Amino acid sequence: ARPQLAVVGATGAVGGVLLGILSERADIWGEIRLIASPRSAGRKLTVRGAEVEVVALSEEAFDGIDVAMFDVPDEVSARWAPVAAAKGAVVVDNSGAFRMDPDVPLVVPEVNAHTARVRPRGIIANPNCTTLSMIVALGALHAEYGLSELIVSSYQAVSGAGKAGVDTLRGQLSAVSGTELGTTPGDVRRAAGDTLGPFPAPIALNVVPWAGSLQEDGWSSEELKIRNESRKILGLPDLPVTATCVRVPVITTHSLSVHARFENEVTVAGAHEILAAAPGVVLCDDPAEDEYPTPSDVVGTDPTWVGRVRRSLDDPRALELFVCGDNLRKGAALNTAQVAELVAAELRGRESRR
Ligand code: 2RA
Repeated sequence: ARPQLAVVGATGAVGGVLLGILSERADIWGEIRLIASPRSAGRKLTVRGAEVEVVALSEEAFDGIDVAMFDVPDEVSARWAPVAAAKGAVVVDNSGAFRMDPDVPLVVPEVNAHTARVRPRGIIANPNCTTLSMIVALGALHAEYGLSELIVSSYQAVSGAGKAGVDTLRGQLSAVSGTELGTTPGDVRRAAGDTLGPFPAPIALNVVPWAGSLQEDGWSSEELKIRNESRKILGLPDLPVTATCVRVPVITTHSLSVHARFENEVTVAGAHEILAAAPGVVLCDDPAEDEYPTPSDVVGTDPTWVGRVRRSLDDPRALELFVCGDNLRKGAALNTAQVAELVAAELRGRESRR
């Protein structure tokens, strides 16, 4: 029998992208049950060309479900993912609730698919969108050269902060458009007034060196997630990682400037060859022809795009790269779908051996 799938958080921003992705990819699922908060129950959404009525989150909603994808806030996942798992579903969770739990694998199929099979809690975690936007390219380089240090700066799109982030940027852009703002200190901030939304400073005509919440010693939660998650996915628990996270006025697609140091000497030609051959990566690197990835060209696509590949001038073991990835697709919904497909293949394999 085909595995039964539940999508929890179907009415959210990532949920919407997920339903689109499920409609595009090979149809391996039996029923696809859409689950959301009681407030959204009864709504009808389209998946695989058919209208499906959303049901309210409850224990019974997981009856007969084999795989449950969760795209809900941390506290909702923390409460309900174990409920779904106890009812026999394998949970693929896109929240931050379980990512660093040693009994929960953190899976990116192109990098560490094998870890998905060992899941003592019945839960598999999906990484944060910023980590996911770079890790497929870095995993490919690591497999060949052996990563020894990572220093990254992010240029994060506002949709990473949800629908409120997108609405805030669009609103501020219309307030500043056609004006002379952006020429004297504080003029944009005054125009933005009390419309900062989820950001600590204006995001139109600006960049904001902050994403997430304040942690010890001035680090942001987002910076620590990049460090902890990269280490776990790559299986390098002591990898030195430094991240600075910056929000930019882009709707969707996170970019990262990466300094990656390796155990062995690197060449640009070698890195090009690895990246061009890596599944899920597109090499776009010809500055003489103005070819490098930019978020507005990458948005809506599945792969991780890499350009500006250079060998560090002062270190023959280090590469500089610029990477772009759609934070709602590979950064969230697509990776969740890929992990769910891995689990489905495993369940089918088990069934056929019975
Ligand atoms: C952000 N990475 O971009 C976060 C969302 N998970 O804000």
